[in-house]
Amino acid sequence: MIDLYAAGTSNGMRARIALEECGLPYKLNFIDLGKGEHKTPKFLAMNPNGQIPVIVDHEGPGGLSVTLSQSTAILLYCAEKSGKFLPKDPAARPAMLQALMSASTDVTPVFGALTAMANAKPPHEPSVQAFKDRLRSFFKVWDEQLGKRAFAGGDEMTVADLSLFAGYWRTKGAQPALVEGFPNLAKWAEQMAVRPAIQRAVKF
Ligand SMILES: N[C@@H](CCC(=O)N[C@@H](CS)C(=O)NCC(=O)O)C(=O)O
Repeated sequence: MIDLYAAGTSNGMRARIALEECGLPYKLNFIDLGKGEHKTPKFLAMNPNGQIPVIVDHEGPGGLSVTLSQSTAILLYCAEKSGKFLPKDPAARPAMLQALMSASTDVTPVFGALTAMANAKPPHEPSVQAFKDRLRSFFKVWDEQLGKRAFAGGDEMTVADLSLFAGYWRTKGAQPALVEGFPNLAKWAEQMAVRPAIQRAVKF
């Protein structure tokens, strides 16, 4: 059994999507960021950065307990543990890795920065606009790429799709205009969104 500590942010969703899609039994421990539950001594003992998501796998490699933060590390951990969503063909791995990193380290952090600037009091409008433009430019490239291939990193569904969906879904929920006008991206997202595991994962 795995304990997941998370909230419904894109990083939190990425970890939960990983657990659901990989079919790993887990318990969700909801962390209320508004109440500062990610800054308690108990939480900081799991992740000194005081950030969700965190998993504790009580049956990790060698039967030992593993505590892991970083949503993309959790995603890869789940993929390796389950043997799913990592291409077996070495020739398919570079494109998958590039797509995974773009989804995890371009889309989500820019969405996070945009949200922080928009929620600042007062909001910092030039930064908000700059991050909106940046995020749309990433989605534009994703749209072009998904016009040429079925999935984020190639012909098969991989961890890159799971990562991208988390960032896409959060952006669509909070800033729908930023994902409008991208038909290939929208078609890919529709296919992802109907998956039962994804539907369970995004409901916090
Ligand atoms: N690189 C980390 C980022 C984690 C992160 O930024 N978590 C946010 C929520 S999405 C958080 O806990 N924010 C609260 C804080 O930083 O105090 C990951 O991918 O998990």
